[in-house]
Amino acid sequence: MERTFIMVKPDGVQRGLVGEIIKRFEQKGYQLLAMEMVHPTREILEEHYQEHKGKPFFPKIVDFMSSGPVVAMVWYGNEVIKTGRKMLGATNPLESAPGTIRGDFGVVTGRNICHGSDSAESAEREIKLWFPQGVTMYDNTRTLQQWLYE
Ligand code: IDP
Ligand code: MG
Repeated sequence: MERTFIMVKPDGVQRGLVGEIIKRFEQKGYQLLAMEMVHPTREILEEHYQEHKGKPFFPKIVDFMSSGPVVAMVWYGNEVIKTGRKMLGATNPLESAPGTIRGDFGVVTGRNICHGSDSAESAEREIKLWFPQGVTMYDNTRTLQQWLYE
């Protein structure tokens, strides 16, 4: 069992896809631990995308991601990091399989709707960055759990 950081980007928020994305993770059987709508600063985005510093598209993603509110979330469950990435689809929506979020709703890499952590290290780093106050692990986890896990 692990946690991942999933974010609906400004394009996903403006296009009314927040509910759709939450729905897919909920229906898969993952558990929402934290969620906040926030208009991110350039500082937090530069930190979030630190691995891309110096790349040609870096200023563009920081500009775009700071252009409006995003929905930051923490999701919990069995292999949620890897599976979350699969549910998002490939970075370029034209290469994302139909049935994935990017594959179903996007057409260009710079407007690919959502973010998902790519490893356990990134997930913990991103969760700390976006939820510095910490994330509560409620122990009244849905009783549904018994129907999802053996
Ligand atoms: P990921 O979001 O699938 O993890 P990354 O390679 O980590 O993809 O890139 C982070 C984000 O930066 C992408 O989701 C996309 O929005 C943007 N991005 C990546 N590569 C390009 C590019 O070549 N042109 C424009 N934007 C890009
Ligand atoms: Mg990435």
